[in-house]
Amino acid sequence: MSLRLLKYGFIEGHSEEKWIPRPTSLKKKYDVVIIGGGGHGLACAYYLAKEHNITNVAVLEKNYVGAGNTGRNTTIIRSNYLTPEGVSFYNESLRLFKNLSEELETNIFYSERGHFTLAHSESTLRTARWRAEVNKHLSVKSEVVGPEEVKKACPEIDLSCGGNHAIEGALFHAPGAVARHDAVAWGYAKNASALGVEIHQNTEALDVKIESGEVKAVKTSNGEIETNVVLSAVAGYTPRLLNLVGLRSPIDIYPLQACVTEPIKPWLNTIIVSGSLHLYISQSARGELVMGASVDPMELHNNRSTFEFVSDLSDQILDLFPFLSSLKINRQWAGMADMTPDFAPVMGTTPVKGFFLDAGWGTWGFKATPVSGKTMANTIARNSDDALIKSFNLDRFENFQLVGEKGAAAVGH
Ligand code: FAD
Ligand code: PYC
Repeated sequence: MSLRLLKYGFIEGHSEEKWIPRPTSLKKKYDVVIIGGGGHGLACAYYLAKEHNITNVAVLEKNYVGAGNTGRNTTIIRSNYLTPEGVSFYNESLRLFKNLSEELETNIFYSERGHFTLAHSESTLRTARWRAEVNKHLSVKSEVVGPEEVKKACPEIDLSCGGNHAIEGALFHAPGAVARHDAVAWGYAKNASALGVEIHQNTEALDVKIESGEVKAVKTSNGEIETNVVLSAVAGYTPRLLNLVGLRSPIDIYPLQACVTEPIKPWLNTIIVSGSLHLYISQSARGELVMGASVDPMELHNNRSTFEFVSDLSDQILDLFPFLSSLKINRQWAGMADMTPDFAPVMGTTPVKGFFLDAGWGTWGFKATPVSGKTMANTIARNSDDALIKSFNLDRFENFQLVGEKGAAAVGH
């Protein structure tokens, strides 16, 4: 290393900007403790500080910011859901996403691509028409298009799908987009910190103390803290957190896997999803193909990734794009998806006073990061569910008022 370069290592005036300042120790007491330093927990911390002036907040992250599903997802953002509750909720998220780079002064590389959900049968086309009608009714741009429109947007596609399941049409959603996932988490973390929120990485919440049905304290790996308000935003770890406070939910954990190929010249300018083939594909700004499938068939609390996944996925991808046959897969990984039976999230107040829940994000929660942060902050500040999330409350499972989002959650399940 040259001496000239080394010099900068010792000059304090040139020290690297710390995006996320590291607080030295936990305080005795916080107004709000957020468990989980993924996009959702950090976004909630930011909106609590910015919009409600609640800044005595600690975010506890057992690992590092974005280590969970936030840093593992394939970044698809869309609002072409099936239920009116879902469409309104995710559409508000898209609205917030569009201005997020400016708001957080962080380039999140938001890139609108258009999103095709392929239909290989008449029954899939029927669901596509249904979704398009619900979307249009709520002013969300979605339409059913024929195979020729798919070919026009993506000339490389084999419409006959290797002679196996010919493409009969698609649901086209022009606002479908991608963005850089870690930048979203870092942007929220940086701005929440600047407003006074403390982000404690490498700090695990081990227990939540409840007395007479009310939150009193959180025991952490770095000591105990007093608080009367806790938000659990831990995605794949939700069943463990709920156990601590004596609550139950129908959330089960399934691995969701994804992979990227080596970078190649830009050719895919849109997002292609096929529920029937259990696959989706987009091309990143770096030229990698970002690809994934449905959740694994068995419950598992583990982030392991498998050979079966890449092998089955490649099989299906090559039916659509045979010219990719010699492309190398560079990386594969998995995240633990917190799946609900109705493919909608679980958000808001709970029967434990002061304990709030942001969970059930399964395979679909990255796109909800801004809206979940904002509505959970409103809910905590007012101790009452925000209007946009009322139908997502945990009590829907006791009242048999499920949301029914399965047809639009992501790839087929
Ligand atoms: P996370 O980012 O998982 O954050 C939770 C955090 O809590 C973790 O960092 C964890 O370390 C921490 N934690 C857990 N327990 C404790 C504890 N006791 N104490 C302290 N910290 C704790 N969604 C989309 O919308 N579009 C997509 O294209 C998409 N693709 C996906 C692809 C894959 C492979 C995966 C796995 C998911 C995908 N998703 C997608 C879903 C999306 O990633 C998640 O729903 C979303 O990131 C959830 O964010 P979160 O902040 O709630 O959770
Ligand atoms: O929610 O659109 C989505 C999605 C695609 C892949 C995983 N989730």
